[in-house]
Amino acid sequence: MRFVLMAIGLSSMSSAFSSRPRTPNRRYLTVRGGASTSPPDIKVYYGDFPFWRAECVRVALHVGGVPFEDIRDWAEGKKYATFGSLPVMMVDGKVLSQTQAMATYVGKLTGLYPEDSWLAAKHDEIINGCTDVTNTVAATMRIKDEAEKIRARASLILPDGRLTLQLSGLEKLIVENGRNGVAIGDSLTVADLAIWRLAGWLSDGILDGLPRGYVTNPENAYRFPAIAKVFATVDNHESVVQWKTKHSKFFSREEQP
Ligand SMILES: N[C@@H](CCC(=O)N[C@@H](CS)C(=O)NCC(=O)O)C(=O)O
Repeated sequence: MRFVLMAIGLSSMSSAFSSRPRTPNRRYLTVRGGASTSPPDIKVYYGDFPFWRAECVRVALHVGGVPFEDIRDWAEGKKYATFGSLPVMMVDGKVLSQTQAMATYVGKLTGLYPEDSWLAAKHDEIINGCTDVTNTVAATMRIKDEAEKIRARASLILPDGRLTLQLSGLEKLIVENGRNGVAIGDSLTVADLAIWRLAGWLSDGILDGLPRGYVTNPENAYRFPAIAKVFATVDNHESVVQWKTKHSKFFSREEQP
């Protein structure tokens, strides 16, 4: 639960936007197989904070215009948590858990997912890379001594540190597979939304020991310019700006870089 409380990411408001998502697929997948022209009944369960795991699912549904119930009640969600962790979603009364499975599902539902099989695999690779980064940072949250925690994080961001290695993996995937400021292909996918919130969490200055603007500032010494570009693309996307306005208590801080 401590990790959950610390997982709150903050990001800012900005306006103009460059690339639009592809048209959402209006033939919705049903939980019994086949397709339907009406969207399934969707509930997303998580806490009341914009950590990337739930936020990429929520924002994908928002951007794709798929209605859903946004249930920000941790205890309620836990009742349905197949593996004991959140987020989970309910689709026509059936539970789906695991961030990557949910990201892929909502991506297909909204059209924010690559049609090409290779790029689809690369998309999923990014989601799982975000999980690796999360696990690395989460391990430092268990360190009780504050000075030791900061030392541990300082070592993670050294040129040969574990966080540097994992973020360089995300950077490489974006460089190899994305164009026009998105991570995969040339239009917005759920992977961009995941990177946006992961980057915001790492860069907002709320994690002691990680510098403000750590991965969102393309000019600083850490240099993750492709991640920073994806962050900017999503942060300026008109539907995302609308989402941030609706949830301004999380997105009102002065933004990095
Ligand atoms: N493998 C899961 C991990 C989810 C996870 O670790 N969620 C955290 C919150 S971000 C959690 O529920 N932590 C508390 C717990 O496991 O009891 C996924 O990919 O969704």
